[in-house]
Amino acid sequence: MTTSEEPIIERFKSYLTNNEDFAEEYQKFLSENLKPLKLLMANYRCAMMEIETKFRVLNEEFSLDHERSPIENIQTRLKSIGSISSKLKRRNLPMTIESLEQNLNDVAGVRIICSFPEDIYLLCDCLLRQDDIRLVERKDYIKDPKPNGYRSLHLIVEVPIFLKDGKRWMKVEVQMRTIAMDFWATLEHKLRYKKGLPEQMLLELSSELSECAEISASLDQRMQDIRNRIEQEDNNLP
Ligand code: 0O2
Repeated sequence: MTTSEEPIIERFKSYLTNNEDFAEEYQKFLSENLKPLKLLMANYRCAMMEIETKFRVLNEEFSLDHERSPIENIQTRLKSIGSISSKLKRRNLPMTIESLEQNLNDVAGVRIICSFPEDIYLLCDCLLRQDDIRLVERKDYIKDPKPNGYRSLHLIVEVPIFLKDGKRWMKVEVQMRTIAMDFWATLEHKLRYKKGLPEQMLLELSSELSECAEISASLDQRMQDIRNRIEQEDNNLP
């Protein structure tokens, strides 16, 4: 194994939590904080719905203006308390509500799937221009893909939710990618969580996947170019 291959193995191993104390600590965290945890999760769910609605509104507006919908699919997911706890544990962070809120940005997640890469940036700009959205972090893995070939635009945003006692800003992770990037990430995710694969096979499949990521990125670009040429022709029509 070359040194450049070692981090791949480490990355896969880092997803596993093998701590015998975990179950006990998790049970304690859950039983001592059940009510506030339920409330907090409800708040994250509301924030996730706010962001989803914002994208649905943008999609609707675009389809009226341009006769095409930039968004193919929207997926939302709320992390389970079990996976929140194991993430805190993996990162050696305290298993408390304060630590959860402070350290985890991806409790509420919204994934936006577009056909074309340019639509990702268009929608991202529209979202960030809204005056009730605060950008916390932006990671552009489309311009700078991860070494394994992963591509997506990641945003951590804060959005206000309005509760009976006032306004509360909640963090939501937004992942924006094309259909092709999503196809790739889903397969890579499957490989990442696959248990019991021989190391050699894992390396071979990882390397093949990273080749596929390049092919897929080039296909995305060609499809984008074709669409742009079609739209340009449409604009040139009398
Ligand atoms: P899952 O199971 O999908 O939820 P963070 O976890 O956000 O604090 P990091 O590493 O700074 O830590 O976040 P990053 O790089 O923005 O990635 C966060 C999420 O992006 C991951 O969540 C994945 O959903 C996705 N992602 C990032 N890198 C990869 C990759 O190489 N392959 C695939 N398939 N997805 C990736 P989780 O919680 O790690 O995983």
